[in-house]
Amino acid sequence: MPMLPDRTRSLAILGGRSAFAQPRHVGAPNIGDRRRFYRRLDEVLDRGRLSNRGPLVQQFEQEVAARAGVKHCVAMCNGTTALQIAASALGLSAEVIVPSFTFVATAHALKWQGIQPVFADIDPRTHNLNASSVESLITPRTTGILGVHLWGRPGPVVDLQDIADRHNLALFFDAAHAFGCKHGGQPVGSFGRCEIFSFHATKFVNTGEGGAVVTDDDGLARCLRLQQNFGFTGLDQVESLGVNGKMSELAAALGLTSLEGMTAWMARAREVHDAWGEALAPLPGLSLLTPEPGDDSNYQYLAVEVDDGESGLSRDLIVQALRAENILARRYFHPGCHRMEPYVSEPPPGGYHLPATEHICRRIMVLPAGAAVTPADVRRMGEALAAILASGPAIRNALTDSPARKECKA
Ligand code: T4K
Repeated sequence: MPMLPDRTRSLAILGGRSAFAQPRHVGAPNIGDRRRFYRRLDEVLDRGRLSNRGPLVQQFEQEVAARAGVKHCVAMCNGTTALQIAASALGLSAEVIVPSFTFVATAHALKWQGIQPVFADIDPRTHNLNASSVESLITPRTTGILGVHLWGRPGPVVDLQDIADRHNLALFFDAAHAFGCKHGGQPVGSFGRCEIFSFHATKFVNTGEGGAVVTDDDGLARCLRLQQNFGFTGLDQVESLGVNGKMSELAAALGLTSLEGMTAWMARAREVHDAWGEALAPLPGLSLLTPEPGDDSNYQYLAVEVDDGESGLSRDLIVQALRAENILARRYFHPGCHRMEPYVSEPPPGGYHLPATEHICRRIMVLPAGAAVTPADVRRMGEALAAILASGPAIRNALTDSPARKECKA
């Protein structure tokens, strides 16, 4: 057992002072150069063109498409709407196979379209879809597969494409976490029929609220554009059912400014990731997820698995103790979509069988990273974490079964 610093008596969860006066979050927006942002805002206001695919949205679309290595980008008002419109434009119906271990928007977007999400299990090593589990769930009602590149780690794109081809299914990806990531040198955005990005405030590149669908398919791109703009093809000509999924010029102004800093954000997030690697290395039972060899990550999320047999404290108690220190760790994406409404109330015949998802949901912990922290913060957070682990028995005694623990909202 490595030597751990003795901060036991000063831990906030045991009545001491928090390690940080201000909270450290799992993310913070990458804004970029404010003067350039304000200049863009002035341009937008002077032009008086605030929406309906103005010049900044068009420029944002071109830049996102170029980075994703595809011909088309359709900018959207958020990632969830982008998923919904993609599912509709792909003509999906009945059942689509998705992971349960993802942000609930992945499943909700399908359900909102009247499509039943069928939850497949993940590979516990990668946290991404397990291709065999996907194939075992295909029925005559299956119309598509929606993979997720969780934590920006590209999913099993080759195996899923092979399954989709053999069963004549549409494959598309929720790449909300994976803008700027690559698999074997190929940018995320260029896999499957289309891929969806989120540019929410918490994402690596952000437009406040925003998203996009990227694709190389000309017909699909046309359909996406129609459906995100009420189905209009002319001033008063409507060719299909549609909704309002458009991005505003103000959002694009923020997005273009955020994009300009992308290389710097990635380098900074990598530094923070490496600092966490050093801080976690001596700690028992905590393992950091790192990119697969040959893949490039944006290092946006810092995902750690807790083995409580080795750490001596459960994941939930560690998270609670960290939060008391103002280190606002999260349990993303506990407890899994299949344990949330409405899915928990409508299990398939025989119930859900997702052992790897359940296992990872019990162990996962996401720590402050990216723009929210500095490498120096990480070192202090590492010390706090070490002290928490060294105080396992005291924390367990103080908290097990206490009302505070039951209320732990990570
Ligand atoms: N698919 C996947 C796999 C996704 O992860 C998401 C979204 C989507 C689809 C849907 O995309 P969008 O429709 O959202 O574009 C957050 C985000 O709201 C959500 O976008 C994201 N995934 C999810 C993983 O995280 P919350 O409820 O955890 O966010 P919140 O408000 O607790 O923010 C997290 C931390 O970020 C805060 O502790 C502080 C910081 N923060 C947050 C906001 C909103 C800021 O510093 N500034 C801010 O403006 O869902």
